[in-house]
Amino acid sequence: MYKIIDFQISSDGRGDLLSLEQTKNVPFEIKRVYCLTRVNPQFPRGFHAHLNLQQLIVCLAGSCRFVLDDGSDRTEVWLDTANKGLLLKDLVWREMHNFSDDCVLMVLANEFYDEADYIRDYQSFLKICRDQS
Ligand code: T46
Repeated sequence: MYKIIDFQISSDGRGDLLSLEQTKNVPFEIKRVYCLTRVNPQFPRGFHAHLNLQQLIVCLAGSCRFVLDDGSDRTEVWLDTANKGLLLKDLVWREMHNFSDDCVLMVLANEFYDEADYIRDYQSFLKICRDQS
């Protein structure tokens, strides 16, 4: 349903440096980068799946909780460090909850933004899962 990728961070007295390179520690070609900043902890986000998209999600600051659902099982993953990336590449319903005030998420994607790739209705998502199995 998901994979966690560990990143090597270069740390010294000046701080931390995270380097992401396509097809190396990012397992796809990067077409898009977007960030979630100034998130409102009162409002969860996501509540959709993607038909055909790979994304690597890195929590650069703060923390949040992902709820992931493949149509059969539901699990949760906390992101609270920049040295791990959450890789989502299959048909997975995702929700983001419990944002800390300072949460910053950076997302790398292998496709440009396309609203037609989104499944935003949970019952439709379940039907597509059933049809694919
Ligand atoms: C995902 C989770 C983790 C764009 O114009 N370009 C973009 O690249 C994206 C991602 C969004 N938008 C627009 C579409 C909406 O009008 O930004 C607005 C907010 O998007 P959305 O409500 O889909 O945001 P989230 O935080 O619920 O979901 C996002 C991504 O959309 C989604 O692919 O997996 O983050």
